Amino acid sequence: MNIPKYTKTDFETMFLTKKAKKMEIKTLQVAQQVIDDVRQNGQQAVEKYVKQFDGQVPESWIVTDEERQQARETVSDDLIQALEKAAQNIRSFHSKQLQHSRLMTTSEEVIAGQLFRPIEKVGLYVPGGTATYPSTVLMNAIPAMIAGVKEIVMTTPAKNGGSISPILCIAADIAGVQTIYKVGGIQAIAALAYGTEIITPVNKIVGPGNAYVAAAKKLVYGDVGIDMIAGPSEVAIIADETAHPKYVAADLIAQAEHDTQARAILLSTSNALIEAVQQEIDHQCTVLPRKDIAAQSLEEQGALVQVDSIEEAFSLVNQLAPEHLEIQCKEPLTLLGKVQNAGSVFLGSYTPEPIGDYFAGPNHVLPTQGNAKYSSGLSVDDFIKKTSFLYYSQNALREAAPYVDQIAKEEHLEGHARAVSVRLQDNDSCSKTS
Ligand code: HSO
Ligand code: ZN
Repeated sequence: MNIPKYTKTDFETMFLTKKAKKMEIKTLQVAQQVIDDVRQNGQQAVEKYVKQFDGQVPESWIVTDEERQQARETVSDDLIQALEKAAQNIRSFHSKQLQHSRLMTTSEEVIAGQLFRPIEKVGLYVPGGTATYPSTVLMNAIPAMIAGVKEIVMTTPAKNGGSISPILCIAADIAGVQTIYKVGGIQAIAALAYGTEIITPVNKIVGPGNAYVAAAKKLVYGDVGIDMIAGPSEVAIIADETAHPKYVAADLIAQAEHDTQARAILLSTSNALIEAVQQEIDHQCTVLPRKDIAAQSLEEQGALVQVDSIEEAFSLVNQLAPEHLEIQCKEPLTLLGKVQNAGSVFLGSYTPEPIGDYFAGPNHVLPTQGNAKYSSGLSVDDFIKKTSFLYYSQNALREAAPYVDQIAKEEHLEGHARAVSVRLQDNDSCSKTS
């Protein structure tokens, strides 16, 4: 397999020059049409598109309790246990993120603070097809549960009106999803955003999806919140001469097998390591079920970069802002401080990225395509709103008045100035205490 080798300068021009992240106009147009139709015609339109894209319409739009019960019988206890254990770790990590309403009071005369409130209703989109990941259900729904979201619903396509994947039902149960709808695609996003006779509208939509789902999320944003528009998965690995070629190769492949657009990049100070990793990749790929996908991804999107120093590797990585960053170097923990931009960091030879995908606790919904420069992975915060509050006594208002007056007049907003001065003019108001 021929994974491209880049010099620092080539890497900079190939990977670090800004490209506009455009969505295809055609995809956006299709999404807009479906959204408008669902908005106008509700469930009838949903039904039309489900027939068109997924084949038959399901007997019931909502997965029944019986179906959810039956799912338990078709999945092995070991797999259920694994998901439960993962859920425990995810819960434990995320519960430490929960913050509470707080006061920032400076005196009794001025009381200020923030009221923390969960979003009331959240909708989780789960794609059908090969990217049906129970781990993604856990990663999206558990932070919402911990935030205190009252209603978490999920929607996913059911091929030919049949049942949805049992493992998704189980993950939904473990994570606390109340209702599962059998709808996928643009119509699902539209229904979650605007509601139909069957589907109640939500305040925020989270979860991954194909280009149409991403376009639909972009178009409904503003009427509802969304988590992010995620691109293909990425990993950058910084490795020195102490790294194990076998492990580095395995991690690059793990990323590349996601899809042909996934990006796996190795930056190393050691040319010997790069050579050995290349050989290892060939070797490991021979027995990989998704070797064609991994090979295409590595050949078209992958990169092996020799750097002069670890400092140089960090400088490139911080410009790239990858979704995942692995540091497979001597004393990896001492290097953590050098990270400026990355979705999630994996330290040392025994922390492969998939431990984070499935099990450890941190979220696997992470910013891609350089978005880690300004945003973070999914967390409890994504399901919390903060409302500020304020109380002023008349005395405090009197002290603040001259300043407010100056600024209001500068802005030519006399009414603003008067809203303050009117409270300080007559003695009448002094007799009232609140
Ligand atoms: N690596 C993906 C998440 C995932 N991997 C789900 C396997 N299943 C994005 O962080
Ligand atoms: Zn993954």
